[in-house]
Amino acid sequence: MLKLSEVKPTVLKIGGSVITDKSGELAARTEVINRLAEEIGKAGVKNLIIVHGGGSFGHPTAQKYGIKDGLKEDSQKVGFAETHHVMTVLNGLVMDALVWHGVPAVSVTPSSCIITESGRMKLFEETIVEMLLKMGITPVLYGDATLDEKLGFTILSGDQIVSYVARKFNACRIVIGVDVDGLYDADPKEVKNAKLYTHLTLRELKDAQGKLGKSTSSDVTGGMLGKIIELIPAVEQGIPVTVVNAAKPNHIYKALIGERVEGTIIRKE
Ligand code: IP8
Repeated sequence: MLKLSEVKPTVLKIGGSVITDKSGELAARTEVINRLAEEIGKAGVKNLIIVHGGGSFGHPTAQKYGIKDGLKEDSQKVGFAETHHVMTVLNGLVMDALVWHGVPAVSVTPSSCIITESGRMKLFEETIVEMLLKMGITPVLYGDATLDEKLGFTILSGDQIVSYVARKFNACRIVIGVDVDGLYDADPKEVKNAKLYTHLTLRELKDAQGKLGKSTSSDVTGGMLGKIIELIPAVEQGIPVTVVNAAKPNHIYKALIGERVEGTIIRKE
């Protein structure tokens, strides 16, 4: 039987706003996806789990058909299928880049191994992820349209998956790649003098929650605020979170190899 590596996993989230252009629809940033795949390959992190977001693939489709609030009428069923499908298309682009950059990465489809209840992960068939990790293969998951015991279906954010798998597999850290330099005391895209937090404790994070922006674009899972709310239980479990700007070359690479890079570090205390 394979044994879980001594090294605790690192969970990397790549935001949809980084790998897609959220002002468009189905607008992938292929050059960014390629650069990030190269950085991930170069960093060579042992025991890595990757999760990516939906950006201009998942969110506009989910919003168009009201998928997050669940099944209310038959006409939404094709929207559920379409939302899942466009996520597989984006995931395909990510997988393509990772594999061609020599990363032993395998896609794990969330809607085929996760069931939610009122939007919260209830059942996760984790054997596949566990076996991949034991073999030194990187599982890649993503925000998806999933089946829900109460709602019929819903949208599961990549951030909820990140927090769940980090706790489940006792991760040593979470690295979150977004399209700004970290967490600010106001939305840096709207407020010119927004101040970047470099370090936050759990207490400070909870106090700062009210200041973090909800996403301005069609983000059905709550933007930066939604992201942070999801991460709190992982930080509570002692897993440090680093938020860096993945749109800037080498920031993800440096964060992955543990080099200091501009961004926000969140620790329990
Ligand atoms: O971008 C949402 O994932 P997120 C995925 O991580 C869909 O919030 C399908 C909208």
